[in-house]
Order: sequence, then structure tokens, then C-alpha cells
Amino acid sequence: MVQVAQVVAGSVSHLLDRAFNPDEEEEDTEQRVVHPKTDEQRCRLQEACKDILLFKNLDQEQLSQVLDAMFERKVKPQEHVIDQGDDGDNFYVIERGLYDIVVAKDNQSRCVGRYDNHGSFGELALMYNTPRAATIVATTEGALWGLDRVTFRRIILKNNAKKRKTYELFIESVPLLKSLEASERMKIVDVIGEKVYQDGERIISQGDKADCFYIVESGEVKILIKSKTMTCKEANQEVEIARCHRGQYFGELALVTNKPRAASAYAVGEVKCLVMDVQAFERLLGPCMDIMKRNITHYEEQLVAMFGSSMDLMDPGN
Ligand code: 1OR
Ligand code: 1OR
Repeated sequence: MVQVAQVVAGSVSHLLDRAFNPDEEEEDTEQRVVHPKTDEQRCRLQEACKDILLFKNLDQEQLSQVLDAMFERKVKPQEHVIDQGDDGDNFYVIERGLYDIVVAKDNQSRCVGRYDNHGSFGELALMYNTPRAATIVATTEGALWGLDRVTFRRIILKNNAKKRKTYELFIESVPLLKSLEASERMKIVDVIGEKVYQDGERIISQGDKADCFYIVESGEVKILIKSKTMTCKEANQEVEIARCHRGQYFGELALVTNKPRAASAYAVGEVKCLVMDVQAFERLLGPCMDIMKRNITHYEEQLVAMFGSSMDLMDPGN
């Protein structure tokens, strides 16, 4: 069933896309797209959106406008939600379902990744006014929440202009990202979300499936490992193996090795992290891969030095 959006305040002609000027104060004159929802739909929508990184830096009013504008879309197996090369119409948040990311290059289509019941896609064409960069195919029955291009650009792009100002200097100072071009660093800022953790809160849990990468913005993060081979009395006891401070990263190992999390990470005091999803990590951090791989070699050396075996990094679920 196609739901018809209610457009309140302002005229429909404003829906036509135009050059975006983030400094223009236009909130009060701009049309608002509202798709009415039942309480039950709103609950499901809020649950699906609670970890969406692009929504993390929005204020209350911006977030409520985004949620008002979102509409439900059910999909069937093999349905193409997005086709590479098309113009961008909507941004999508996943409520449930599996979705393949397929990229065609040199006349060959390749599945380069997959969304598994979480995450979002379709932001790139809307952010940069480019054709769709990949095809997204549902491989199961699924449910999505769409956000129209005009609302996305009005709210998310405006917020991204602010994010660029806020994080530009910090991102330039992150050693891992030094080898990137300035424009590539800005693309990282565009897709990251800030998450805040309280003292003692667990950020990563050893053995979990991984979907995010973290850069410490402020505070301290301690890394603890449980090892079945270590010489510690209690086999299941966690021991501290490292600390990460402002400008340092963690959570890359599971994304690089495609394995479960090798260790757990906890906040020491209040911690702010910039968080990137695995798709953005693969898309944007390719040029930093050598540095990360070199550091992973150091973990393995340390592991052997500390516990006499590097088995656990290869089999972190135990
Ligand atoms: P879009 O608006 O271009 C397709 O529509 C979407 O697929 C895109 O936004 C992203 O949200 C999502 N490269 C390009 N787009 C990707 C990628 C990707 N992964 C997810 N999307 N990768 C590089 C492939 C060479 C990363 C693969 C994990
Ligand atoms: P992850 O995705 O596996 C846990 O999630 C993260 O802890 C991991 O990525 C690394 O970013 C981080 N061995 C394994 N992981 C480590 C280590 C480490 N240090 C930090 N992490 N070692 C410490 C070396 C000083 C070797 C184990 C003794």
C-alpha cells in the first residue's frame, strides 16, 4: 500500500530539489513531510532508528521531524530496493531482513557486503548528488523505513555541515587518518556518529559479531581479554591488555579479519567515541589498511609475549 504524505506548511513546489545552503535559516518556511503512524509503528520505528549513526548528532526537534517523515516499506526476497546508477530518492533504515550490497564494475557484478537486520543505506546519492553507488537486494522478506530526499537533505545535510565544523580539527589530528586526502577525511565526518559511554560501560564484548569501528574522541577506553591459554588462575577472568586515548582507534581487528571481537572494551570515566559502520570502514579506510594490519601484527607479537600463544586472536569466541 502506498501511503500519501501530508505536506504541512509551505507549498509543494518547495519539494523540488535545489542547491543546499546549510547557513540559510529556512526551518520555519520549509515544508514538513509527515507520514502519520500508529503507536505500534512509531515504537518499531524508534527501535530501528536508535543505533543509526547518521541520526546520532541530531537534536530532539530534528530527530522528531525525521521520524515524522519516515514511511514503512515492506520488501520481498529478490526485490531491488536500490539499483546502482539510478538517481537517489530515499534513504533507508533497516527494521529487519537481509540485504546484499552488489556492485557492478567492468561488466561484472560482485556482492561486496551484506546488511544483517541492522543499519541503513542509500545516504551517498542524497548527500553528494551522485548516482546510486551500489545495488541493494533483499535476500529475505524484510521491512524498511524510508526517508525522502528533501527531508534528508534539509535535516541531515544541515547537521553534517555542523559536524564538519565540530570534528574537522580533531579528525585531522588522528594519526591513522593522516595519509588520507582532506576531502576523504571529510567524507568520514559525514558518516560518523558520536556515542557517549559512562564509566564502566561496555563498548565492545569479546566474542560478539562486529559491525562498528571506533575512534576515541575523549576519555579513556580499556581493552580486556579472556584467554583460555593464559597462565592466569581463572581461565575466564578478563585481563587488561591495552588502553586507548584521544585520537586512537579500536574495534578494527574483527572488521579486518572477519572474526568475532577478540577482546572487550570498557569506558574509563565518561568516554566519547566517533563510530563508523563496517560498510563505511571498508569504503573509506582502504588507504589506512596497511597501518592497521601492521598494528595487528604487533597485537599478535604481544599476545605471544604475554600468553605464549597467538591462538586466541584467531579464535576469539572462546
Ligand atoms: P547510495 O545512495 O549510493 C547505494 O545507494 C548504497 O549502498 C550507498 O548509498 C551506501 O549506503 C550503500 N560502496 C558504495 N555504496 C555502499 C557500499 C560500498 N556499501 C554500502 N553501500 N562499498 C564499497 C564497494 C566497492 C562498501 C562495501 C562494504
Ligand atoms: P576487535 O574488533 O577485535 C576488540 O575488538 C578490540 O580491542 C580489537 O578489535 C582491537 O582494536 C583492540 N589484541 C587484540 N585486540 C586488541 C589488542 C590486543 N589491543 C587492543 N585491541 N593485544 C594488545 C596489544 C598491546 C594483544 C593481546 C595481548
